Amino acid sequence: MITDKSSPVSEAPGRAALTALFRRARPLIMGVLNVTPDSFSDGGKFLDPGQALEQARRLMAEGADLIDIGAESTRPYGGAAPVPADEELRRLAPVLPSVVSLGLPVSIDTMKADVAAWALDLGAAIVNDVWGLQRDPDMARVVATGSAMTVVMHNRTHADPAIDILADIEAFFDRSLEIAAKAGIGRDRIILDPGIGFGKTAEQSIAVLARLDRLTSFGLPLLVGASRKRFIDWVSPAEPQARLGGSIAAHLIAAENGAAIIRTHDVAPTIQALRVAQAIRSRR
Ligand code: HH2
Repeated sequence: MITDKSSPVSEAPGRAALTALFRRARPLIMGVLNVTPDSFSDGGKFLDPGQALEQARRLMAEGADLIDIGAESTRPYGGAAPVPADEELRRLAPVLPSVVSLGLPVSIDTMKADVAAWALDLGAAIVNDVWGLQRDPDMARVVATGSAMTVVMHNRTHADPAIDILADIEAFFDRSLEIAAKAGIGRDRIILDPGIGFGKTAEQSIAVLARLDRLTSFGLPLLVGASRKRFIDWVSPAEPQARLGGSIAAHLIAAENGAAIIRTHDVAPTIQALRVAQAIRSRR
């Protein structure tokens, strides 16, 4: 049982258990663990394996339901150096097995099929692909092998302020779902994510959060990661570490508009905000 956080798991939790979790009243909280030197808000803080494990334990103690571990900055705002697969594996190898053994479902944030395959072998439960199975031609096949779930995130190489961003996201999801179906990945293994801040202007990220309910028509769980992102600075100037208020505001609205999973660096304050919002909503 993945709700038993005290017992280590050696393999991915069953899909049925994950699917049941997604149906809970409040969204699941996915805590972010970046084992990178250059992530936009916490680069270098958890590159050391000891500090990474300590952070994973902290995320769990604060109430995270899932841990998303990544070893390559995706830096939606440009500038991140691409990381070869062997370097990604070198960063992950001393950390991933210990994080898996904490007992929470672990998501591997990678766009590389080789890294995903390695992480799945070690017990990762979710492949979080910020290119939605559309970048690495082997990714869908790797995900199809086994029973892990996958996050299909919308992305674009460049933002275009002239496009209808929701229509673009819907078309992207349709393409990813087609790729998934061809590879034999059932819809019950897919989580959709509009990719806040990825290939979008700040205004478009805000529009997506405002109209997130439109994406519920896919009938799949929605993940939203607005944590510390630049659109917050565009509304109310602040450095990444000082964007907690904006992150919480965005995540509360995402939850209200249908998000099943919230991806955040700040687990405890996010859970508190969701609980208070839920308590108030239940008395309307
Ligand atoms: N955002 C980031 C990275 N991975 N994955 C999903 N599914 N959704 C997101 O919104 C998302 C993501 C960017 O945040 P972070 O990991 O903190 O930064 P970096 O990519 O620089 O490591």
